[in-house]
Amino acid sequence: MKVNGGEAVYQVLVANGIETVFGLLGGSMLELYDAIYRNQGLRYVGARDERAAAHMADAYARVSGQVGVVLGAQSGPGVANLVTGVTEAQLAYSPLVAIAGMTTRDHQGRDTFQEFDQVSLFKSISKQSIMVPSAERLPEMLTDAIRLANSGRKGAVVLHVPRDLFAETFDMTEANAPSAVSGAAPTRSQLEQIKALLAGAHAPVLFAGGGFKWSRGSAALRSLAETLNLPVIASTGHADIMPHDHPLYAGQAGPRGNTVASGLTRDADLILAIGNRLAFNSTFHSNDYISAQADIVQIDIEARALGRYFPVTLGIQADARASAEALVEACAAHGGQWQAWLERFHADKAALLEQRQAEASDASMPLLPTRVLGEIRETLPRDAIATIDTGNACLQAADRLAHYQCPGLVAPLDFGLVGFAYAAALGAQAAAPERPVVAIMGDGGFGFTMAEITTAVQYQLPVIAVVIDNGAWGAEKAYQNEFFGGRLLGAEIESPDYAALAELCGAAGYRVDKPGEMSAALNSALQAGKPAVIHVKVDPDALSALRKDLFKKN
Ligand SMILES: Cc1ncc(C[n+]2csc(CCOP(=O)(O)OP(=O)(O)O)c2C)c(N)n1
Ligand SMILES: [Mg+2]
Repeated sequence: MKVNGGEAVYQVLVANGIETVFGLLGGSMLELYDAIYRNQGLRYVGARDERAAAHMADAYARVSGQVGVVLGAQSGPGVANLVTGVTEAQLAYSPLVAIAGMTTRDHQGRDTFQEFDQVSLFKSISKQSIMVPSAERLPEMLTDAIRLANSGRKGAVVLHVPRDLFAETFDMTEANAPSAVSGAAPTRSQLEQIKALLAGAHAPVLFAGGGFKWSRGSAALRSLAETLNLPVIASTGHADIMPHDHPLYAGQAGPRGNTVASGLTRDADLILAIGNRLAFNSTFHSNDYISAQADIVQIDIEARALGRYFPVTLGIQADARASAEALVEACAAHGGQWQAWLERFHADKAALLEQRQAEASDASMPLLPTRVLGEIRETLPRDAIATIDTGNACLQAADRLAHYQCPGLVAPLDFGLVGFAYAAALGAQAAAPERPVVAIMGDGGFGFTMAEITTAVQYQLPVIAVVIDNGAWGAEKAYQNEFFGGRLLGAEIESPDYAALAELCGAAGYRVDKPGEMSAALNSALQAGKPAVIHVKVDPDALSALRKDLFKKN
């Protein structure tokens, strides 16, 4: 088959099951755009910034379970704008393939227009950053990029394509799609060892991580929890791993988690950490969160993660879902010997839920973020997807939302990125058109990508943006208040009327500043079925307490 490079890329994407690509038009890959236009087999979503397009592709991958593809179609500036999005995806282990335009091979190394060392730039922030040397190698190298992004510990791959390759014609054999490889499970003897540890345990927990999301293992996790009858804790940013109202679910542990879940991992005598690196965000690398006395069984897809931060009794390199399914097969019903432990858990959880309930009906003025979050929790339908940012409001959101369908939460995770949630929500919506998608972020966070309201309107992505406006870069303002005598510099920000801005762009706009208004606005936005922005004015002083030891002043 005689094709040009643009057509070849199109064929390989489609053969690999890619259905949507995100990007921003640039002159370096017009033949690819033309192939997408002519063939009509790929949906294209064009963003207002390549960074936003990359977040969209990343979130698309997290929700759909497919590889996300972003086109940085302009060599130089268009590609440089991908940096934040590629780093975010890489640190979230999200399978992202960025196809990056590059100057023509003949012109390289001559200070050509829009030329910079883009291959090197991405090397340290991706799984691989590599240039395609010839048109004939495009199919093979793109197939490999998709495979690499999506295998083992998933991540971001950047494929740099000199612009002349898209136009060059060559003979391509039919694009072949590698078949998916299912995950390995623990061996019989490993399962026996886990059973022996369970037999001696009186305070066991299941500490589940993102591995369950990537392996689509949420149902397997639930049946494992029910078979063993033990509490389930989620690692940070993965609160959607179990249905919020499951009686065995404790929520997120760690510095950003709740006291009940953190108490369980701190006091457990056996921790089954599955699909979980036990990494900084969930554990602070500290025995304040992970019992030093507990036996730890750690199961992870990546051998390097096993025992890396906490010594383990048993480390198993295996897939999360396959492991949970094998354990359900191998284990009989349990629970008798840790009855007291379960009773403590149920009592603590009931007290926590009561506290959350009280927050949700707190009528204080000015409006408190916790009240707003409570109304969101109680109003969102069970199939909703929430995306969040980093920051003070989202720190409080992390444990105050409710998720019932996995994946249902898309968070910045380890990169701690502000300015992620809104663009991510657009990608999530593209992946799940039938589910309501809500982006929850601060006034600062929304500012980074608010131009994407126009993308939401143009591509009919009915995302609901909830902007929690405390007039500040709140998380940092809290530090200046706490450690620098309230000498605020750069902490305060002024926002326009986002509801009016939304309406100007063709979206629906709502203003909320009193208790009860959030539910009403959210219900109305859910009915409207078009993009919406809810501008919520909250108490500027309601910043949640931060751990002092997260920040040490010298
Ligand atoms: C890209 C980026 N820039 C800066 C920061 C540092 N930072 C962390 S939280 C935060 C405040 C975010 O403000 P806002 O989105 O309004 O949320 P709030 O904390 O006020 O709830 C900032 C600036 C960051 N994490 N990421
Ligand atoms: Mg703010």
